Parts: sequence; structure tokens; C-alpha cells
Amino acid sequence: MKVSVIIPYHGEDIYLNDCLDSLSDQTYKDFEIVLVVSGGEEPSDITSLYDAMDIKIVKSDGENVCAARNAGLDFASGEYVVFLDCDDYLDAHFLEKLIQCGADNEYDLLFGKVIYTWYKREFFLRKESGETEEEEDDGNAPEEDGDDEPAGESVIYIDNVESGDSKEAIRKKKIEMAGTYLVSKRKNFYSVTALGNMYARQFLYDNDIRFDEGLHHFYDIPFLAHVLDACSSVNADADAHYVKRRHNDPIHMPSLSQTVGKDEFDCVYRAYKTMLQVTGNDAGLRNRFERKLVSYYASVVAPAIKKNEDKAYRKKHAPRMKELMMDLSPGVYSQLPGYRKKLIDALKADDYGRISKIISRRNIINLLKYSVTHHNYIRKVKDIMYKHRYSRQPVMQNVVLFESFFGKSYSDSPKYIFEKLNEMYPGKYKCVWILEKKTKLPYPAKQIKRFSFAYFKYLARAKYIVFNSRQPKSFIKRKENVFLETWHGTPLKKLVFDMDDVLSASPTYKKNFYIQSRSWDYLVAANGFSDEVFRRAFEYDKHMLKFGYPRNDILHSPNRDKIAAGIKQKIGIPSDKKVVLYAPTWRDDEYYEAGKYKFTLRLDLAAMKKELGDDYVIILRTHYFIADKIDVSGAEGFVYNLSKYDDIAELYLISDILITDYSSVFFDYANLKRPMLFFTYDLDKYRDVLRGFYIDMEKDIPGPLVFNTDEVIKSIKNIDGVREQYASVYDVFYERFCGWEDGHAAENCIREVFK
Ligand code: C2G
Repeated sequence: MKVSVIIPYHGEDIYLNDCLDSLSDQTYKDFEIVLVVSGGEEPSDITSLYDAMDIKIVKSDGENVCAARNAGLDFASGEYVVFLDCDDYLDAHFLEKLIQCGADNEYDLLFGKVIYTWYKREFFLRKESGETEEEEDDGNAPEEDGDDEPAGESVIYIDNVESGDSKEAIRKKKIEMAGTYLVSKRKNFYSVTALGNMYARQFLYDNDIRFDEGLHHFYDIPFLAHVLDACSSVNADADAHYVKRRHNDPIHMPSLSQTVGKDEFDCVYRAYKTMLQVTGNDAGLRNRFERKLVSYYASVVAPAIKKNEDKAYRKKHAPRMKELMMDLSPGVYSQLPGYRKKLIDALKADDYGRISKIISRRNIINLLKYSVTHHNYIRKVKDIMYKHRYSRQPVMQNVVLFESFFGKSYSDSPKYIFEKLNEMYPGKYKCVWILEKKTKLPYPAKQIKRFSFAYFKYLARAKYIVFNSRQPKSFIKRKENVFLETWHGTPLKKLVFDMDDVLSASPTYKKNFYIQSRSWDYLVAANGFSDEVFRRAFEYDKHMLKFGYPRNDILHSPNRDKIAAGIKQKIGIPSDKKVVLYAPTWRDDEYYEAGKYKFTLRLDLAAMKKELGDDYVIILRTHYFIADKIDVSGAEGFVYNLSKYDDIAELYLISDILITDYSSVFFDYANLKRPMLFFTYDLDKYRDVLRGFYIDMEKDIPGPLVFNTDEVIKSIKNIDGVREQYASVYDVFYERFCGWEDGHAAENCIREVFK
């Protein structure tokens, strides 16, 4: 047996298939898998599922990864061993490349390269082949600038490769570079993880090299230090990729590096103490480990020492950190940036006040640097004003801040709460609306722009906040602040923690959403179904307002026909024409940039005009994320493009038929009990690839699925037939999703929240 792949397993079922699939796809086949099961149950079925592979299951009583890896080492019979975490996977050529690069000699150690991903293997492979691109998170505050390199980074730097080099030349140079590790005892060695490498098993055995089972974090450091100290022959192929998977749900499924164990510092101390002992005076070998240690000090320990409130941390850890820093090689110290040198000097002098000053000064310098290099530095200034000034000023009682769809419109539930609040308590509340464009409002309200200075001021100081989407990540919840999140639709498309790894969502989506939703005091659920989904998918456990949607009150108004006639007249739609509203949603995979999506109209407007123009007009209404302007030339007088019209509820009121797809608009429109068509030309992709649905589009929706213009026209011509055909499904649907609506949702929400 040439290779043993040792995989510790602790019940991480959802990742294991990717890991094993990546092994069964290896181009090199002479290997065994040693799956070390600790804690939970053995994974079911794997030996039958992967019967072509040689899988040995070993039980371990040990508590941590180190114990499992050691148990794997005891069992392994391969000439080489590879450590693979069961939530990671290997490139299909990983084993082959390393075996090839070890073919000309008896090497103790073969380096590959660890690369990082947020994605499961299927998506990763697609991204690798260039089929998709990564998407940024939408419209929220920029991330704080860290001053540190990414944690856990592990790269072999090949610095003699030139841009004109052929693939073969690059490969040769890489091997040459690996040779210099051998000659200079790994002078340029930069890796600090045990993963992504292949070790000669006899070499580990002869030198009694094992993992330190007393460590829960940073255990690769002493292991690797021992390996590097003892090994005499090494080679590398940086194209042999080990894929380390970041977990995009650190709330339920944190990886070890995403958990901060209570004993983290103790592990750091012990790991580095061992490393320093093992590597002795070999500065070259210590180099990278020590740079990592300095990184840990500068990014984790020093800021914690700075915090005045955490004196216990300082007392416990500062002296031991100092001890490690005292041992730092002069060569490493001399190459550090001034900031880090100063931090180390201050620690060595036990001058914690100086550490605080150095960090504060550094923050200001960073801000200045940012202002020179970034055109949106004013935004950074606003963030600072928000955090350090506005959030420290008193909360303004009776001030209510409203926002719908990121300030894009005066609409949705916040609009109806605003109007009802003014009707119920005239003059009592000072209202502030976040609006992109100046809007005529029926009651007095200050209008401000999103991300302006005033925005940050009111975000920090308004007692009440009524939003229908997420607030910025940087939002600081204050004790006196009352946050009413109305959300913006009954969910059809799966949300947050119900979503599988979705390629199109930002990898930090789940984590950010979780943090943001912790600030919500009240959440509106329009129906029992939303109540259940929001509680689970948002992990929401605070007050749920269960009165229906304020935005749907207008649909139950006793004057709704009169209101509708007025709206129709205002827009200029002839009163004798019936109205078809087409309101599709957005597609996660069709975009220009974050928050700016593409939309291609798949309806043949000319054909519709010809067939339906005598009786109907069409209102075209794209989703607020859509940046494309739909061309309706040739269909003037028949098509009204009302994509920028503020409130879609007013458009529901004047429509006789709704055409939509996977948009939550149909849950609201059902309140009117009017017919609906579902133009789902890309159903399979939307349901199976992009999102996943909560309800069965083929069974539970109250209207036909149509796939082309002809079918749309036919259904409209036969709308009474459609109505009849779907009458009983419609009743069930109405009961389930509109049963709570009585036209008084805004009033009821206000009574609960504004006390
Ligand atoms: N909307 C609109 N016009 C459209 C589509 C949507 O005005 N053409 C408005 C409706 O108020 C709708 C809301 O935007 O209810 C949300 O739109 P969806 O298409 O459902 O999509 P999304 O913004 O992804 O929200 O739980 C709800 C989900 O989060 C969906």
C-alpha cells in the first residue's frame, strides 16, 4: 500500500461525502482510507457507497483531532500518510502529483499546497472551471479593515517564477525551490499546517513524531516543527491542492478555526513553547512559525490587552505572551513592520498603556491611509462618527426611523405603519424616512438619504426603527432602542439557515444574517407558515407579531374599489381596460454587481398586444434589484413599465390578473382572490440550483404554471376557466397564507410596539 489517508470523523455527516468523493475521484488509486471515528456514530453506508475504495474504520476513545490522527497513524499501513480533515477535500490529482514528485528519491516529506474555499465540492469544481463568479454581500457596510494576514494561511511562495515561464519551466523551478529547502534546511519554508502534505510513515515512526493530544488548537505547529527538524529530504509540488473548506454557517457548524476555545491561549503558548524548543537556534526554520506567533499577538492578544475592561485577560496572558516574545529570533524581529516591533517592545517593558496608545494611533493612521487610497473614505468617517459619537449620544425618544427596500421606495409595511401611526397618534412621533428620491408623503416626515451623516445619526439615536430589510452589519443595538423588522414577504425561496450551500449567496451571508437579526425586537409574520419558517430559518426567538402584513391592509380596505379607480386614473390607464400585472422576481445568477441584477423579458409583448390589446393593458413591474431597463417600444399604450412605481400594493389593487414566477408577491395578491398565472420558464434551475422552495410549485400554488407567451395568452383568454379550475386549491392557499389578514395589521402591530 503506497498511501494511507487518515481522516478524523466526529459526526460531520454533511461534509463527508464531498471528502470521500474527492478520494474516489483521485487519479492515483493505490491508497487506503483510515477513517477514525470518535465520539458519535459511525457514518452509515459509506463502505457500501464507496465499495471500490479500501476504507478501514477505526474507533478512537480520544477527545480531539490529535488523538484521532494518532490512532490513524497506529493503524495506517501505507508507505506515506496524508492527513485529511473530513470537512475538506482533495483536488483529483493531489495524490498523483505528490507521488510523482516523490518518485526520484526516498523523501521524508512532500509538500502540496492548501487552498481555501467557502464551497462544497460541486460548486468548487464549477468555480474552478470558470463557470461561475463569486458574489459580494448586498448593500451593507464595508468590512472593518483588519491589519493582519489571513489566519491559517499556508502557502509555499515560489519567488523565482517569471511571467513568461512555460508550465514545465515553472514546475522545474518549483522543484528547484523545494531543493533549496533541503540544502538550507527549509530556509524558505512558509507552511504552518500539517494538511496538504505527505509524510513517509517510517520516518514519522523512527522519530516518534505524533500529535500532542493535550492541544485543541494550534496542534499542527509542534507536529510540523518536529517533522522539519528531523527530516532530511523534502520535495514539493505547489499544484497538488488540498482544499480547505471554510464553513459558511459558523453558527451551527463552526470549523475548529471558527471556534474560540477557552483554552486557546494556553494552546498557543504550549504549541509555540514546543516549537521554540524543537527548532532551537535554527532561525530559518523558526521564521514562519514566529511570524505567525507575532501575528497572533498583534491581532488577538494585544487588542485584548488594550481593552480596559478585560483586566483578567491581561493578568493571565500578558506575562506568558511576553515570555514567548522574549524568545523571538532577532532575525524575525528585525524584519517586522514598525508597528509590530513597537507592540512587542511595549509588551517586553510591561507597558500596557503604551500598547493601547500604539493601537489607537494605528487606527487613526489606517483611517488616514484609507482616506488617501479610497474614494469612499467619507463613508469610513461616517462609520467612525456612528460608532464613536452618535452611538454615545442620548437616544431620541419618540423618533421613528423608517426604511423600505434600502431606501428605494416609500412602500411596503413601513409605509402602512407610518401612516397608521400618524393617524392614531397625530403629532406624537417625529418620523424620519430613508429615501433615495424626494417623495411627497401624506404626513410630516424628515427625509434623509441612506448612508448620509443624518442616516447614521438617526440609526444610532432613533428610539424606534422600522425596516423591511436588513440593517447594516455595523449597526449597534442600544438598550433603549426598539427595532421592528417587518421583513418583505412570505417566503417561497428558502432563507438563511434553511438554505443549503448556495453558490450565489455571499459566503458570509449566514453569519451576517444571524448577527443582524439579533438586534430585532419584533418581527412581523403575515401567516402561521411565515411564523414557523422565520423562527427556524432566522433562528428568531423574540417577539413575533402575528396579525397579517401591514402592507396588505390596503387590500382589505372597505374603500378599495374607490382607491383603485383613483390610482388607475393617476397612472393614466383607461378605465375600460382590464389590467394584467407582470411582477417577476430576480435571478441570483444573473447580475452585474452586488444588488444590481439583470433581467431579460421572456414575454413577446407584440404578440400579447395583438391578441389581448383590445381588452387588456399590461403593467410591467421588475424587482427592485433589477438594473436593466426593459425596452417596451412598439407596445406603447399597451404596456406600462411601472418598475419604479413606489408601492406594488397599489398595483395589485388595480390589476385583474397577476403574472409572476417565484416572487412572494403572489402570497399578497391572493388576498384579493383574483386569478394568477405563474410564468416559470426557468423553474428547474431556480428551484433546484439557485434556491430551493418551501412549497411545491407544481401542487400548492393557486394557478397554472405557464412556460411561454402562447400559454400566457391562452390562459388569459380562458381566465374564467382558470379561476374555476383552481378554485379549491385557491381556497386552501388563502386559508393558509392569508387567513390572519383582516385589514388591521398595522394598527395591531403599533399597539404592541409603540407603548
Ligand atoms: N416586489 C416588487 N416587484 C417585483 C417583485 C417584488 O415590488 N417585481 C416586492 C414585493 O413587495 C415582494 C418583495 O419585493 O413581496 C420581495 O420580493 P421577492 O420577489 O419575493 O424577492 P426577495 O426580495 O428575494 O424576497 O421572504 C421573502 C423573501 O425574502 C423574498
